[in-house]
Amino acid sequence: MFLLVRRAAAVIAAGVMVSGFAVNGGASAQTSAPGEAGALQAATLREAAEAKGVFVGAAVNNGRLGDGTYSSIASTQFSSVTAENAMKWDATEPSRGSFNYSGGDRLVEFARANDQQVYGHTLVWHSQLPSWVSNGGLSAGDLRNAMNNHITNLANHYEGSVAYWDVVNEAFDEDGSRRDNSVFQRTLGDGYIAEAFRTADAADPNAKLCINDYNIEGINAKSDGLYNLVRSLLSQGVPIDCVGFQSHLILDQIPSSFQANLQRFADLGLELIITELDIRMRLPADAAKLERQGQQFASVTRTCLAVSACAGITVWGVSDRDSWVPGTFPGEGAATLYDENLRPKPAFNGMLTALGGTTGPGPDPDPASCTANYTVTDRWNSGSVVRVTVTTGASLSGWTVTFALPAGSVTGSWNAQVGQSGTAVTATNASHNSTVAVGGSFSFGFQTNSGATYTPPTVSLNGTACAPA
Ligand code: 9MR
Repeated sequence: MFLLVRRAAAVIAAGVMVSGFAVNGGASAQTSAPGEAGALQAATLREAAEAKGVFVGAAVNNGRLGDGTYSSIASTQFSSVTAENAMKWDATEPSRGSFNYSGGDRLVEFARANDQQVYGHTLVWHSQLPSWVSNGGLSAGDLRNAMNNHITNLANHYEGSVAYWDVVNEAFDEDGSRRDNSVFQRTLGDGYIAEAFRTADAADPNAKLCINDYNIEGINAKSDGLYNLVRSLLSQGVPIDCVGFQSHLILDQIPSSFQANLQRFADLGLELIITELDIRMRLPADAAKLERQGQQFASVTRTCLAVSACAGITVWGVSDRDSWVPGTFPGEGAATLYDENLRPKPAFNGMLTALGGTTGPGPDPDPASCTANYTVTDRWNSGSVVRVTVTTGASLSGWTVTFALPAGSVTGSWNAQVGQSGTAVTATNASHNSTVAVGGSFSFGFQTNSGATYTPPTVSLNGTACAPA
């Protein structure tokens, strides 16, 4: 594959366009008859992906590998792992010339033990830099040396362990121009990108070398800027093999030109990877939103499968508990395949079935990890009393229950701390009822200043919609 890619670059350098080479089986693999490889009965994402000739990965947080459920999902469901943070510059070269590979090595060991590919992330990025690089104090010559030295050390250290590298990450602004808040762009100018790829190629000629970015999934000014850069790099013979489409997407806003955009990059002879997929929504999640999210994970998966040069999809975080989204976008989340209790969501099922897998033994894709009873126990002209009882399918140490209150405001509560923002109500456990065993229940109550009648709202436990009890 590697040789093919490099050859494609050479052909383009000679001014001849080539069409995308086959990485996955392309659209035909989706229509294979029962009994053919593409129709394999697979119960895990990685089995199903393998049958389609693609990889399926997760961003892994080393700090969570001690959790048995987390590490078992990470190892059994995924054929590729990306270090969510452990291979970034601030972690690997916190002070100049002294390298720390402990986090990345731990993940490489995990991957080796579980027969997984490692996707390297990331060598040159304006963010998560130690201050000796980011403070702008280095001269151009010095920064160039530092950049090349960093790339050479990491690519040498992980040679043979890492299949892909995000060599340059997030080099563009939204308007398609080069990112001007990057210390590399500001200090070194446009040429730093070609130089980074050449340095990485010299250090590890076998790793596939990618440029990775976000908001480039559809055809837009930013993806146009990247497309033009990649074409120009290829025409100069720069060793670039792949483009990473991060794909931090928003529910109901999947770009309609996603496939056409992937295809135009594929037509340059490059491999494509969906590198950081998540689909975020406004919280609380409810059954309808989770169902649509499942369909949209399936649609993104089918988009990759439809473009033969799309080599794989990595999901950014194993579960909603691990996801970066709530910390960055307050009020949004539930963006991954597994809920806060590490139970598979409709998103898991959507991705699995889009990959041609079927649910069998293995995780139960039933999204309902809880049931909830919401009862107005008393009502008068200008007030009501509500009791909420939740039964959980997972053990809890602390809980958050959310729902939209259809009428009035909360004026008092018991057995929970209850807060309200607009119609969104959030109840968190009291100290005496934080721990709940599998199959156990808890109740809390509150009073409102409205006597209006209404249909009980959907109640969510830790971000997962509960079935009505
Ligand atoms: O998920 C990562 C989070 O834990 C870090 O705090 C954050 C720091 O910027 O980076 C997150 O991962 C980012 C990835 O490295 C590059 N693309 C965007 C991702 C989400 O911010």
